[in-house]
Parts: sequence; structure tokens; C-alpha cells
Amino acid sequence: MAAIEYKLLHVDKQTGARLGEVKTPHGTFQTPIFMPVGTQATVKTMSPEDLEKVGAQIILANNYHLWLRPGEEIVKEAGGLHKFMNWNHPILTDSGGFQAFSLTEHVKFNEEGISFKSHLSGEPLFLSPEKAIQVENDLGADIIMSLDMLTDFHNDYAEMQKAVNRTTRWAERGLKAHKNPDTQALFGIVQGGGYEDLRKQSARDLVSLDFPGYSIGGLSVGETKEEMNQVLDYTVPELPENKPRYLMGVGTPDALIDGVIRGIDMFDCVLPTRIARNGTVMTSEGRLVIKNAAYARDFGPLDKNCDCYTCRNYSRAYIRHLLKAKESFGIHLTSYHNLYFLLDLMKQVREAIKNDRLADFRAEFFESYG
Ligand code: PRF
Ligand code: ZN
Repeated sequence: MAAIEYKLLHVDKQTGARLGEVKTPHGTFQTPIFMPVGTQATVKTMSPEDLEKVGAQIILANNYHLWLRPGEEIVKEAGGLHKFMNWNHPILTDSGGFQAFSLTEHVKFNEEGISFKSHLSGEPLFLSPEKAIQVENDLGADIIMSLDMLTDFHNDYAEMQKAVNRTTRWAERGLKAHKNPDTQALFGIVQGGGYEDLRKQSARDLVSLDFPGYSIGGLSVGETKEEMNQVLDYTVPELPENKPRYLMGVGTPDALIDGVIRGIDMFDCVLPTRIARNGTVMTSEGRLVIKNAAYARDFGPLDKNCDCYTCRNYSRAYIRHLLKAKESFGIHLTSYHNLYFLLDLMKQVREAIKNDRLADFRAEFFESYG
């Protein structure tokens, strides 16, 4: 039996966006969905109870970080990631190549895998497609990723072609190494930068390997919005209708809505929690830097249209004070609000799809968000 089951519930008549659900061994989540990022087996400042309250249905954790610390064998001994971190709902792990690439120095790729130095100890490490899967098998997330080959969006064609073909070979090796296909769904990751034929080839080659879901990687890495949307326009139609599609590392409201319109079901991004920690909040009227002096005597909520715990109980002035004083409760309150905001946005997007009015919703949202 497959680890997950995707059910397509409705297609928006205005845009073609999909409303669906994904059943996993730890429960069902609604799509389209935003997944908060809990790199170190915690979404920074948020307890699992808080995550339930902001409406999180599935969260992300990272293979690279948990492999280095505490080590996958400790998580396995604890009974797996769900038990270890007390989150009894779906979890997805990223394979770690992207983090090795972005966090470490002396990164070298060859056909076997990726060698680099630990960003914690400087110790030399090697991540192969098989090792990535073994760590992900030990962590035990419901959805896991193949090791992919990272490239710059604007790499030259020959380089990109090599990366795409290697990513497919690594996906195939991952599939062979995967020990728990009945309880963990392994996704293949489409790469290919901004080259239409390579993206299509990447998608087709992975689809022929019959993964239970597909990720689109190599986007939101410095290309323009228009470039990203173009890639989605020609890539998504290559993916099967009966499997979920995950756009990796994308989390601005406009990219979420535009991705959903192009047929994406799942998104993750550190953005809401990262900007919360430096005092930026997302509101129905756009982003706001709450540390600014203008809010020192502003006793209204972060967002007058939000009914999250933060907005129901605390003022901009109080939150600004906490952040200025470096009190940790301040970043809890901003993180809580930003996650609520994005998860609520996705809930409204699902409602709009159900009512065949996503194009209208998009226009209304940006009228006010700017
Ligand atoms: N590959 C993997 N993880 C990722 C990405 C990718 O391309 C991205 C790109 N936005 C984010 N996270 N494995
Ligand atoms: Zn709020």
C-alpha cells in the first residue's frame, strides 16, 4: 500500500487551482497548504499546541540538521520524529542537499554524492542519495525528499543538463534505498532552472519512476517572480493529476497564490518565522516593521483584521517594546501571528477554490496587501 493518498476534491473554474487532501499515516491535511518550517525539530518559539492553534496541519523538519545533531539514531531511539518532538500530525523532511549547499563551505558534488564540512564542527561529511534516505527512514517523517543536485537558476545549459540528469539518477538510487515505502512517501524533485526543455525532461523522467508525489526545486533562488511563474506554467502540466505537487522554499503571499493558481498543492518557507524574529509582520495591508518608532504609542493590534491570539491580546506598542528589549516573548508573539496569517490566507484560498472565485479573491487580496 502507498504511504499517502491524494484526493482531488475540486478544480476552481476561474483559475484551474486544485482543492484536495492528502491522507498520511499521521492524519490528513487539506491542500493547498503552507507548511511551517521546523528545521531542528521545532518551529522556532512555537509549541506543538501553538502550531495546532495557528492551524498548522503538516510541518517540515530537516534531514541535514537532525543528522548532524542530535543524530538520526537518537531520534529513532526516541520512537521517531513525531514522538521525539511531540507532534502527532504529518511531517515532511527535506533531504539535506539544499542545506549542505547553502550553509557549508568547501561543497563538492560528484556522481556519488555531496561532500562538505559540517557547519557545526568543521568535520568533513559526505551525503549520498542512499545516506539521505537512510537518515530520513530513521527520522520517520510521513513525506520524504530525494537528494537533489543544486544549481544556480542562471547556470549555463550544459551545467544544468548535467544537474538534471544527476538529480534523476539520485532519485532512482533513493527509490531503491528506501526501506519504508508503505509508511513514508518519497518525492522526486524537479530541477532545470529556467530551461523549458530541461524542466520538462526532469519532470517526465521522474514521473516515469512513479513517485507518490513531486517537488519543484531550484526556484525562489534569486530569479524574478515572472521567471518563477513561467517555469511553473510549463512544468506543472507535466506532473500527474492524481499526485500532490510541492513547491519548495516559497512563502510570500503573492508567490503562494500564484503557485496555487498554477496547480501547486504544498509550500514551505522559513519566511514568516524568520522575519518575525527581526520584527517584521505580515498584515492584510502588507508588511510592517514593528520596531519602527511610529508604533511606540500604537495601542492597536498588529493587524485589525486578524483574530489570532497575538492580535486579540497585545498591542503594537507592547510588542515593539518586547522586541526592543530583546524579550523572547516578543518573537513568540510575532512568529505566532505571521504563521496564523499565512495559514489563514491558505484557508481563504481553499474556500475561494471551493466557490470558484480564486481570481476574484486574488484581486481583492492584493487591493489591500499592495
Ligand atoms: N531542493 C531541496 N530543498 C529545497 C530547494 C531545492 O531546490 C529549495 C529551492 N527553493 C528550497 N528547499 N532539496
Ligand atoms: Zn494576528
